[in-house]
Amino acid sequence: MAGINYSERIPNNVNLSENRRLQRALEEWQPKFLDWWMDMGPTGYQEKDVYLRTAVSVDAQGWAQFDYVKMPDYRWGLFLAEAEPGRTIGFGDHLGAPAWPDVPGEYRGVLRRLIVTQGDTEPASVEQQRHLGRTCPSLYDLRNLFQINVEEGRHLWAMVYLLDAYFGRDGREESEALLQRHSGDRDKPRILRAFNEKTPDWLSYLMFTYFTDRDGKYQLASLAESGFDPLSRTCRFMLTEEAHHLFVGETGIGRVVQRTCELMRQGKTDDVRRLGGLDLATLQKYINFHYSVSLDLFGSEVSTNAANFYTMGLKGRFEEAKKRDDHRLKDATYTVSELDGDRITTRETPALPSLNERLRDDYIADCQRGVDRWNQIITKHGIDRELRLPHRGFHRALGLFGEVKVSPDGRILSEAEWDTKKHEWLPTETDQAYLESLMQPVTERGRFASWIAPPARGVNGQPVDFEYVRLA
Ligand code: BYC
Repeated sequence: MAGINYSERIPNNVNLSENRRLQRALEEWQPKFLDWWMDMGPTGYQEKDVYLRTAVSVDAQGWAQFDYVKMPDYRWGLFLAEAEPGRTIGFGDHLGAPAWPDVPGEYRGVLRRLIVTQGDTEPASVEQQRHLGRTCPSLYDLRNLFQINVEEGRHLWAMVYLLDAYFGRDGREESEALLQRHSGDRDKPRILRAFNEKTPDWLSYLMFTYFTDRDGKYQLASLAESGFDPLSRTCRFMLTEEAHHLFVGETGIGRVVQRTCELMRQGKTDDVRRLGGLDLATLQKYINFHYSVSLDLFGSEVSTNAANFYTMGLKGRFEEAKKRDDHRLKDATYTVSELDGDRITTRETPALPSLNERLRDDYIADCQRGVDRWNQIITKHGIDRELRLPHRGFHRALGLFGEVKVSPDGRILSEAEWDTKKHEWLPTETDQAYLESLMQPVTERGRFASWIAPPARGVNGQPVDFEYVRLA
């Protein structure tokens, strides 16, 4: 079961050929996916050979193989982590019951919605990133972008498999709709707000892969706890792919910080724009933007949806099995933020409806770890400056903080104060124009744009100046 069957039209480890109906449904969807990929996927490089990683088996040892592939020939397929014999549901009302191999009838609608919401983000991110190839800072970065794009495409396949295999006609309709909504489309936008924002430049992309992909990690990890076993297994395998996306974000921003510090020292100035770099103040603004937009992806602080997902056994907590409590949480409480006039305080609330906030807390702690590592780079250069995550209430559109304006240091502001200050905290048109001016493609082997340092090592043991994308 660990090995993947690549001899079939749709590579899989789910014995697809034994389920003719499903095979037909997916084979009908496949050309539509490819049309979408050609129309909405990476522009300009579809005919080029890219040094890509493809999954060849889902077990821990060597599931990946690297080779030159043209992106439309990438073998998108259906890969589930191996089944855990005797797996039981780890939380909620069904705690201890055998995990469901099929969808429980009474949860059908809720589960479908969760899967559709997850699935919708995957093609959305490919659409958001489609023009970046034209302005790549190096072949190494270009290759990583395409790796992420094909894997997000595969994550879409993962959700479409669940919809088609377990939700009948409704599921097939949802699979079609996943290709019809588009990021930023006025009539048919993507479901979650962050996936309708633009990713117009490489700094935004690196921030997106650090902050927004990290929401993916936390949501997928919660869904990997699901009592619906096929969802759990597919999310477990998706998480192994996700790790690379987070690596690209963290090391990418680390390399920008590195380069900024080098330029600050060389020029003995904070104003590294004169030297073709990205000043720390601009980096801070992009952190503020992408972090705050990603915080919204966790939903409201208090949510009956979240309580229901948990009680029903559909979506657990991050690392549910490691938590030492009753895994039902009916009598437990959790601390969430509260507004008290013009002050932000906290209060104890029932734990079940606070699950979004708890997941957001796990996420915030994880975000902070990377920021600490970037700050170490700054310190190593002897520079007395620090990057920070803004307050969780800053620039939020949803939940408690959607109703107020909050400064990065957590003070509630009047609209007027916000309007005069927001340009100091969020990217302005001038910042965007400067970034755009930096976005000149660098495609010579081993060369890097002026604003980003080379990586510490190449991909899969290859040198940094390897021909990661063959442009000739
Ligand atoms: N934008 O009770 P509430 C990834 C809606 S990223 C717009 O507060 P709930 C990836 C909500 O649907 C991971 N609408 O929230 C990353 C609800 O609508 P209804 C994606 C929003 O339901 C990078 C209403 O507001 N996966 O994989 O507890 C690249 C009240 O909602 C938003 C998932 O999200 C928003 N931000 O939780 C590629 C996992 N937030 O019911 C990929 C699946 C909420 O009033 N989804 N709403 O019509 C979920 O678990 C939940 O749907 C959410 C929301 C956590 C998103």
